[in-house]
Amino acid sequence: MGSITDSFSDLSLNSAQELGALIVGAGFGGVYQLKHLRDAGYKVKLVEAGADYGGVWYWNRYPGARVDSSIPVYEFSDPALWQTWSWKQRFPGSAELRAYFAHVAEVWDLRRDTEFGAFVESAVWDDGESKWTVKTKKGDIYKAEFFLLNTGFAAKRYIPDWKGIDTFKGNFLHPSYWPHEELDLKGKKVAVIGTGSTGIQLATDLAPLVGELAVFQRTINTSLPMRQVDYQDGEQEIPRKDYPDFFRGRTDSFGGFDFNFIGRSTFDDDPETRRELYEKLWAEGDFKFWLATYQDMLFDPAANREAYNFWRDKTRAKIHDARVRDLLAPMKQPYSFGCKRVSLENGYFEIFNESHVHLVDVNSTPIEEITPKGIKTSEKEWEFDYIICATGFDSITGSLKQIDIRGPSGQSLQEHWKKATYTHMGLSVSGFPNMFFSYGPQAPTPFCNGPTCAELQGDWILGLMNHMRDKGLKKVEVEEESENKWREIVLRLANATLLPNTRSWYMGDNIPGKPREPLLYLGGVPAYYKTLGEAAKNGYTGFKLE
Ligand code: NA7
Repeated sequence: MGSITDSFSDLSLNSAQELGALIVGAGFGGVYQLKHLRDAGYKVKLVEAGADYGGVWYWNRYPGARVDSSIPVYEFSDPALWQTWSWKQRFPGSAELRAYFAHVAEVWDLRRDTEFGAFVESAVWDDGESKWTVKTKKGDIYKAEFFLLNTGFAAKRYIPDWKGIDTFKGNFLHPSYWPHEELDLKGKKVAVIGTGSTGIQLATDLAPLVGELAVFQRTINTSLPMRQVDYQDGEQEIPRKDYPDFFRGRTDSFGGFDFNFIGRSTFDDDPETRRELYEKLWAEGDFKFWLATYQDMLFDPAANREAYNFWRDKTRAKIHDARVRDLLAPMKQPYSFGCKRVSLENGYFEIFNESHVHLVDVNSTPIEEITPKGIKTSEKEWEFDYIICATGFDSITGSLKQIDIRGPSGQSLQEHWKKATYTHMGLSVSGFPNMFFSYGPQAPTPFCNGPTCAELQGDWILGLMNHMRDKGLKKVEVEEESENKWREIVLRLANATLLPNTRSWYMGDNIPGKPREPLLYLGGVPAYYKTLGEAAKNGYTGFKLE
């Protein structure tokens, strides 16, 4: 006879919704899969922790939040969407991106198959039924043949465990939990801790608004000029008639953009020619000075130093105060340029020329604790009304590891990845059948961009599901050997670059205790795309299909 708890769980399982696929996350990856799997005839549901579509753009509403991939790279390639949508800016802000997601949801009719406010907390594989049982925090249960995680790389916030956070009398915020109602920041004393993309966007937008702004910097941000453009009357970056070719070209570029590294090395050119190229890339804005430059920039220390020196001299010229100049753009290169996420800026460095904006170097004056009044460093106590903790995320793996996912052996994903991350092609893991993820570890991810990766990986996953349906197969699982081999490829590619010499979230460095390892596939989008295509053509090599 079963126990009382057994009968309760039987009851709840009886009410489980049966699905062909459960998709988690309503950002680019998730909405793409909902549309395309449903069109292909699968019974699908999309569940999302937030209250609407947008993924990171649903959560990140802080002043200045903006994508730094330009459009039309940063949109879906479906003509039904772009023929009926006009962007207002070359680099749209967070509110415009949410409006775009509402447009996508309407044109693709997504709402009827989406459940919001549903944080997935666990998933268990049942080998007998060949299905995942997935539970959300609010108590919904799904039984799905496929479990498709589109949780992105920045879904688990990171706040350092400073003493005294709870004692602070003002407002303590992580930017990705920005309140939906407008905050009264006018004239206030505000701290921004962290100088990643979030910190610099926030600081730039807050500076003209607040009374005092203190930016707490641990590592410099080698931001490049964004070169924002406002569009009038539906005008866009390129004519719409060119869009189909443009979208096809995304898989030809290292970063999934419409530009690529050039086929020359830094010192192939004489200093004058090199300077002309740098100036041109600088003037064009976007990530061009990072990803449309000499092909050896991320590989050769001397080439890298040359790029840094150009960035440094350009940046130093914007900053008036000698101490601040040395902190924001030091003469001596602190780390390899481009091996830590480069950001795009719109006047970030110039804010430090204002007398009410302060730069605090946490290396020379570390944060000791948060106090009721503000932040106590080794030098003094700073008083604030707001402390904005732009300290980032347990990037790339944290979004997946925060869910209790257990395969047939009972082992959890956290346990499987405890010492190191293993995947096959950055899509799936051995011991976790019929489970796939997008925009995660060991794929190009931040070296690609949301929509490009969503389409490339989403199409591949759908192709595999169709293949299985055609052949009457029920179960697909990564072979252990193939995930060991993929890890070797990921490490070899990364070790050929300068990335491992630099501390960054690309290497897991930002979270205390996280294993240090290259978390990304650095072979570029074209090689990744080719590898996925070949695996499919050869009957899904690296996977066991039953
Ligand atoms: P990031 O890029 O992880 O930036 C976090 C920032 O917070 C970074 O400057 C960190 O310094 C800083 N940080 C983290 N912990 C501390 C402590 N303990 N003390 C002081 N400063 C600290 O997150 P973002 O939100 O800016 O961007 C995430 C991604 O979203 C971004 O790359 C885009 O792809 C979009 P560090 O550099 O580690 O020394």
